[in-house]
Amino acid sequence: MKKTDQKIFVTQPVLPALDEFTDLLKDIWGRKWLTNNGKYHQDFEKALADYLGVPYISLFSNGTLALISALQVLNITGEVITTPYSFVATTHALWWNNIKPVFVDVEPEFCNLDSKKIEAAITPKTTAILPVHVYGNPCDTEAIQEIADRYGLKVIYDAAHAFGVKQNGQSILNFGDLSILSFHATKVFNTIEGGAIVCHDEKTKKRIDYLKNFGFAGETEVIAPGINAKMNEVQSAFGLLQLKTIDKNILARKEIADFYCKHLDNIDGIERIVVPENLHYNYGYFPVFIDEQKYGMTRDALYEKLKANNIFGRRYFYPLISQFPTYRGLESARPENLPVAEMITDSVICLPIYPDLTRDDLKRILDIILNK
Ligand code: T4K
Repeated sequence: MKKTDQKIFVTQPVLPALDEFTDLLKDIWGRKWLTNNGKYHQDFEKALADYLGVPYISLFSNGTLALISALQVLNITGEVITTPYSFVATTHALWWNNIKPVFVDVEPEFCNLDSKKIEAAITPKTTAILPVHVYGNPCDTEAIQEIADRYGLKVIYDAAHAFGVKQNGQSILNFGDLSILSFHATKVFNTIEGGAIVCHDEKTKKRIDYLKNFGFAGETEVIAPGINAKMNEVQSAFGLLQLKTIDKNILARKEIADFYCKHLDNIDGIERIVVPENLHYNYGYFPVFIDEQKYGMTRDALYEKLKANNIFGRRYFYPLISQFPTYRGLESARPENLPVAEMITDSVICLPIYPDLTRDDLKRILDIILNK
């Protein structure tokens, strides 16, 4: 196969050492304890809380169920203010809870919910704000908390992209009332499928644990209509092993990001997000924003050209969630209400970034971007 025939995707999952995983599988086979808060589940929760620097974490079978459950944990109803610039799961979680999403525009620097525009969208039915730390860059958490406190609203962060991100040395998962994580195969840290809710106190952690296990608070006691959203032992063991290499993998991602920055920063019409100095970032995504006039090619033309050369960048996030049939009829989904998000969604393309991406791969990608 020629080098150029090899497909390069936007991401490729990191896997633990197979022999180490096999050892843990043998142990699980011996124990015959496969799910429902087994040994590996407990060990993984402890190790994760420690690694992330959070007081309480509860594992889930995926990030979407974690989000859906987080809304149940806090009894959120009515209307929730959220961003149209995210993966559909963010808004779907509201829909599954019979909550009306109210879209508010994003800001252009980090593509996160624009805190200055939140207040105007609050109504008597608003009960919470659901912002997303898009690409792992923190939202304006201080301003959001201030608004939430003033209006008596809850804040749930969709932190699906924010694994390991620290601001001034503190985990950004500790902001708001709850934060949710995704450990999907495409994420910086994966357990094949998986997710978690981070909370601040033991009482809430207990409630989360009940809700993800049908609402059971004991053998015969059901405290709420819970769901089945538990992570199993095989995935928990997989996750424990993944923690061994996460720092090395984030470093490898950083080197790729540095390569892109070095070679793309002087190209007219290609903009990127500048990672703030006070951030320990995870380099989960490398979005660039194409200015058609200056670059001389549209974002979609570049996307297609990369594809024709077996390089599969992704337009995260295009289309906006507000443009999908389920949501586009909402008043807040009107394009004139979301000018910044509309502009970003038409210019973004996420370039491949993952630890095993080689220098040759990077040169192949760069060549296509440079030689218009
Ligand atoms: N909130 C936010 C902000 C999110 O971004 C997400 C998920 C969620 C909530 C929900 O969390 P989960 O319920 O998923 O835990 C992917 C992921 O499926 C999704 O998890 C992720 N966000 C989203 C941003 O990206 P797709 O449809 O782009 O995935 P897919 O299958 O096209 O994969 C992308 C590329 O990755 C493929 O072209 C090749 C590569 N790949 C993928 C898989 C699954 C591999 O090389 N190996 C693999 O096993 O949504």
